[in-house]
Amino acid sequence: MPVRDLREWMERVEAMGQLTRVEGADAYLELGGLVDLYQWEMGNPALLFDEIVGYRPGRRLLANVLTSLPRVALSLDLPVDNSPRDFVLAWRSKLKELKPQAAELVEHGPVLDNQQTGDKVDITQFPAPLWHEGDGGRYLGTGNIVVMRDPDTGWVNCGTYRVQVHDEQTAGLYISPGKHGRMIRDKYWARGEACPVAVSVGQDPLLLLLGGLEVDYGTNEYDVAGGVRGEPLQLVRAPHTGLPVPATAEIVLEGEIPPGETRTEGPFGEWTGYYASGEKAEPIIRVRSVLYRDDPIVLGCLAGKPPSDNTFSRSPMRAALIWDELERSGVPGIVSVWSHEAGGGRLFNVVSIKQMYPGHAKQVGMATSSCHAGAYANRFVVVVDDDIDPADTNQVLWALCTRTDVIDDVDVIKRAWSTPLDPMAYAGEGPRYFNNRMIIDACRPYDRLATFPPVARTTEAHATELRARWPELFTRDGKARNDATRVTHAQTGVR
Ligand SMILES: Cc1cc2nc3c(=O)[nH]c(=O)nc-3n(C[C@H](O)[C@H](O)[C@H](O)COP(=O)(O)O)c2cc1C
Ligand SMILES: [Mn+2]
Repeated sequence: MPVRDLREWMERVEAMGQLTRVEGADAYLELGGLVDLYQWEMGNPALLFDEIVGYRPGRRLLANVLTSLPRVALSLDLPVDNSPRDFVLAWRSKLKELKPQAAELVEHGPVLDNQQTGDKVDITQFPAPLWHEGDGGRYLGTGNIVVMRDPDTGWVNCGTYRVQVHDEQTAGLYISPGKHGRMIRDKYWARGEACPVAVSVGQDPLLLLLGGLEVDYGTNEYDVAGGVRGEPLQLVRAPHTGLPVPATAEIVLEGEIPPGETRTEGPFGEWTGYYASGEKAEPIIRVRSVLYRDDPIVLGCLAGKPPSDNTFSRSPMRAALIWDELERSGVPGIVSVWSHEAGGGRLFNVVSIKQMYPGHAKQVGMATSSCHAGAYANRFVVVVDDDIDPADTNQVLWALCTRTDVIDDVDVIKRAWSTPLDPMAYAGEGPRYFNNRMIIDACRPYDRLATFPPVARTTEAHATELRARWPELFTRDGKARNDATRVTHAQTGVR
């Protein structure tokens, strides 16, 4: 059964033993600091904060959400116990069959239970942490979706763009160039009109995953979410703007983005793990109406040094896109793909192949570095043989250390596609940003395959025999047990 809203997601995650409730944390640096510490390692539980200092009890905040593979799988309605490779394969098959399902507009929904309009609007009543010490303000919108309607076509877009709290009725909104929300906003402004906007700052994490993903221009993220769930989403019309918002959203802010008005926005920790783009004058939202459920929950998604909540889920999702593109380009022999979590799911991509001809590994490396899903802000592509699991850092580094000739197996590509958020990007004229990157062939040299030294390790076939004969020494997934104290088997025969 797919998850239908944030509360159901929390129940399911609690049943998996992956939810920790925290009471009494201060939204000024303490809450954000705790979330950051939990993000230092992936796989830690999600954190549900209540009794937050400075806010009314019951006004909650859920964070450290998509920092475990099982929780990302749950959110995408995939099996929760897959290995990274099986996760990527399952997501690829789901994408292949995925058909968007048009959302349903309904009359009622819990998000309409409470509303404030006009002078009563106060967005400071909802927990907005100062997440990191270097942040320029409090951010209410991090795990959010920003909903806008294209004035020409009626297309509704939902994108994840950060929302800062300026005062009771003013929020800051930062949208990078090229994002759908910015294109729509600019269309209203070109007509001299303010851009209507609705921001959900708490909703089903599936919408956060899709809001943060490059879904095609003109395609509505709600409909894609319906395709992932296998049933249409239920939406209600937000009364002030008429924009459709999830019927079970926790909190929705509605209003307009006026042309020509700005406030200082940022800095805010970014996905590369730095404050690279600094503070700037950015547009604002004049908030005219606030809708919320009883005891609403803000969904927090903290960016910062990767892997973080902002990027961890990108690793399997980007790996699936790159793998699809490599196959479509006609390159054979792709065994597995991983976009390393320390590279924010972009900077360090690894592909394992079954080498089939001289130059095959180099071809895969160049294709990975240039295909659309893999090109933006990439720094390293590493190609490994099929005995290496690309998602296992030790194995990848071992291949790099023992199969790479640092003169012959390394190529540098200059002036490639990047962003000012990349701290090692450099400005060309304009300024337009470029980066330099490296492709590393960490496969055994093709011309030495027959003579390359054999690996000093028990073979898979022998391992299978041993596990079968000594089951007391192994867990069900074949790992060494740490609780067996003495195991004896009678030997038959003499060797
Ligand atoms: C947690 C999170 C925060 C993000 N913050 C921003 C942001 O502040 N501004 C921005 O332009 N993109 C941000 N992004 C990236 C966009 O969400 C992403 O590029 C997405 O494709 C935008 O939607 P669109 O394709 O409909 O424009 C963020 C992504 C995530 C997951
Ligand atoms: Mn979009």
